[in-house]
Amino acid sequence: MVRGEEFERVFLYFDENGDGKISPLELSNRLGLMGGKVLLKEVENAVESLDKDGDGLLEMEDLVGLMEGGSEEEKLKDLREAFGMYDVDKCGFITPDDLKKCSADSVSPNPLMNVR
Ligand SMILES: [Ca+2]
Ligand SMILES: [Ca+2]
Repeated sequence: MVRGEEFERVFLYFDENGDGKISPLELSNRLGLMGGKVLLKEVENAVESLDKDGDGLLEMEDLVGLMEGGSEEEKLKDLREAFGMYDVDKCGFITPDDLKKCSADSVSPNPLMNVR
């Protein structure tokens, strides 16, 4: 079940510069930190699918709108599709805690030490 509170935490996690909007670049930066190989293009598509006012940025409003429409199952499905890149690691639905778990599993603390 998605709660607004969790949603906000996820939102704040992705909003790197704290301007209340998530840009595709911020999203891809965060995903990059998690060790995911995400094309900016894919991130842009995900943002576009959620962006209601068409400014190319995700505001909390865009996400809340998603929460308010459709059934619970549909909301989760939409979210999963929009953030489908997370499912690759089978981390399930994203929460800040999940993100940490994902990064712990998939990211070497120091990539330079990982060269073989
Ligand atoms: Ca931002
Ligand atoms: Ca927007």
